[in-house]
Order: sequence, then C-alpha cells, then structure tokens
Amino acid sequence: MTKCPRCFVTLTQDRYAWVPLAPDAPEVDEVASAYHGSPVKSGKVIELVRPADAADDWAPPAFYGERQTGGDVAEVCPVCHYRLPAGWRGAQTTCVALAGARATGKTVYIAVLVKTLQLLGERLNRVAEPATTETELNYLEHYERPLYEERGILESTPAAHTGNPYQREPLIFSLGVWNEARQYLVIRDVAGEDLENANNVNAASMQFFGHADGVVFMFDPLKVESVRHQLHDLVPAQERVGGDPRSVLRTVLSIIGTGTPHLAVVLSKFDALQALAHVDGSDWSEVMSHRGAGFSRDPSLRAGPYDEQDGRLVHEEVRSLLEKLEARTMVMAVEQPHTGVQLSSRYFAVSALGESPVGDRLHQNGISPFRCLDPVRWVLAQRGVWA
Ligand SMILES: Nc1nc2c(ncn2[C@@H]2O[C@H](COP(=O)(O)OP(=O)(O)O)[C@@H](O)[C@H]2O)c(=O)[nH]1
Ligand SMILES: [Mg+2]
Ligand SMILES: [Zn+2]
Repeated sequence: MTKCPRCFVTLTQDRYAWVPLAPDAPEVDEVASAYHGSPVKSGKVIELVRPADAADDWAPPAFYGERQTGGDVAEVCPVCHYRLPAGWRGAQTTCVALAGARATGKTVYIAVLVKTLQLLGERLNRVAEPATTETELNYLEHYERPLYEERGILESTPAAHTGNPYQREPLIFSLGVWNEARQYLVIRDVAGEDLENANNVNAASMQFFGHADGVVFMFDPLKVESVRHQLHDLVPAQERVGGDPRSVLRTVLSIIGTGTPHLAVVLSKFDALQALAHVDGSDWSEVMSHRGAGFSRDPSLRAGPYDEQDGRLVHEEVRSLLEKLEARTMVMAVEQPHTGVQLSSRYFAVSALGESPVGDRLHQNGISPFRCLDPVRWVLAQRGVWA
C-alpha cells in the first residue's frame, strides 16, 4: 500500500492528478496551500477519476496528463497535490508522524533516528538513505548539520505559519527492498506550537496524523516538577517552554479522530531520568538504578528482528514510570481516549543525546543515543518491514 508523503492518505487506483512541470503562469493552489499550511503555487492541476463503468484493470490512458496540458507533467497526490517522487505508486510506505509539545525533543530525535537507522541498515544489509534531493538537503541543513557539525542544539521548530517551514516537508527515506517491494519510510516533523493550539484540530495541514501508520508522541520528563527539582544540581536547566503535554496529547488524539495509527508514547530525554540514579537517597535513585530493568540496556542495534518481548517489558516499565511521574492522566488518556477510539499503543523510553546538553551546547561526551530506534522499529514491524 502506498500513501502520499504529505497528507498520508492512501493512493487508490481510482483517482489521479498531474501538474505541468513548466507552467506558464503559476497560481496559488488552494488545495496544496491548505495541506501545506502556507501558499503553494503551481500550474493548473489535471484530475482524472475512474469512470463508474470502468473495467477492473482500468488505468489512466497513457500520457493523459501530457495530452491535457500539452507539455511535460508530474504526478501529484489527488488529495493534497504533493508532487509524488518518481515511481512512488509502485512502492510501499510506512508513514510516521512526530507529536508533542514544544521542546520535547522531536527534531533532535529525528536527526539521531536517521543515523541509527542507517547503522541498523548496515547490519541488516539494507540501505536507509534519503529518497529525494529535497529530503537530503532538508535533513542535512535542518537536522544533521546543526546537531552533528556545529555541535549546537537545533532551534525550536517554527510553527507552520511562521518563517522557515522546513518541518512542513516530509522526510522520505528509502529502506531498500523488503517483502519483494521497495519500501519507504516517511517521517513528518511538526512544530509543537501547532499542537499546543487546539484550534488546529480541523486544519487540513494537520490531518496527516489520522492517516499515519505510526504517531510518535513525545513526553518530556523534565517538565515534571518533582523530577526537575531532584535533578537540580545534576542536569543543566533547560528552557521552560512548551505547553502541557496532556492537552497536547488530547489535541493529537482529536486530530487522529477515527484514524487508527499505532501510537508510540515516548518518554524523551531519558538520560535525565537515568541521572536520577545518582541522587542519593531519593526514591528515584532506587527505581532508576535497577540493573535488571529493560530500560537499563539498549539492544536496539542488534541485527535481529524487532524484539517483541523486550518491547513489552519496556512498555510495562515505562508505564509505571509515567504513573510515578504523576502522568497517570496521560496513561488514562492513551488507554481510555476521549475520542472513544482505542489505538494500538505502546510506551517507550529514548534519549537522543545520551547526556544532557550544557547550555545550548552538546555535552562534551558527544552523542550516545539510547533506544532511539525502538518506536520506529515497532511501527515498521507492524507492517512487516525490517521485521
Ligand atoms: N537531556 C536531553 N535533552 C535533549 C534531548 N533531546 C533534546 N534535548 C533538549 O531539548 C531541546 C529541544 O529539542 P528539540 O528537538 O528542538 O525539540 P522539539 O521542539 O520537540 O523539536 C534541545 O535544545 C535540547 O536541549 C535528549 O535526548 N536529552
Ligand atoms: Mg522541533
Ligand atoms: Zn497527499
């Protein structure tokens, strides 16, 4: 099954659309603009709907778009008018959407996730590489370079209606051939502001959450007062931005509506909780220094298939951690959603950096990711990819 990389809607054999590659007078495309979140210009979109009496093996007549426009065309998604990468319809896609309040670590997570995905790919004898030039440049400029080269920390992702909107573009990675099909992983970042604003529930540009295969919802433990308090001397203070995770989760679940993505609830910046092991005499130190715990080790780069048993163990552990973090209302929101739609969900713990940054610079030990692959491998495994 193939989905559009932007709106995540499944591409069916019933609807097609094209745009001229070199339009004479590009105009604002209202549909594309609504799904993108800011004005998009293009030539006139040519649409084709399967006739009601068409045979089962109906396909668009050859060069239909070219003949309609009198020039070269590119195929676009019939729903959101996103220009589909070459050969897209013949491939299979796994679409993952990041969610969470501002500064929960989504963008840093994506930067590191791609690196660890490539490491695992090497072990599985598979590639994990940008599928388009746009993705390559976007990843390099907005994710990889700020984190790995400048060793700084990424700027907070701008909201969809402000400046440089790199997070409106999907990141598309080729995962090679698996199950006799070309596989792509599409990752969509999001600006936390857009999810902290409950008015966005019906925005076209947010509807991809409902169509995703996986939604990775991040929860920042440093937002929890008692954790921050105990970490006082151990972990450099982070800026106190970002909304209430519970209301963000509520908004995300509302956007998902009747959709059925797998929901990964991820405790981010797990290094901060691990640091609590060193707080003598605190009740946290006992919990966090438990050597036998699944969250004390990271088997995620083993070349084997996704480890379901390990996943369940960590799921239970993180679930009780969340309750300890006074996040019981979040657990309830996940397990008894107000929308009435019970999603397949699992809890995870990740640290993208492995250690807390000092001010706006990375820790001198650099980056040592912890369990970053787990949520995405779980989603991929549900689709039988790299499983
Ligand atoms: N301790 C720790 N801090 C992190 C980690 N990942 C991100 N951060 C911090 O959280 C801040 C926000 O990260 P970012 O990815 O921009 O958050 P976003 O707004 O959710 O995209 C960064 O500036 C880092 O200081 C992590 O794994 N550990
Ligand atoms: Mg961000
Ligand atoms: Zn689309």
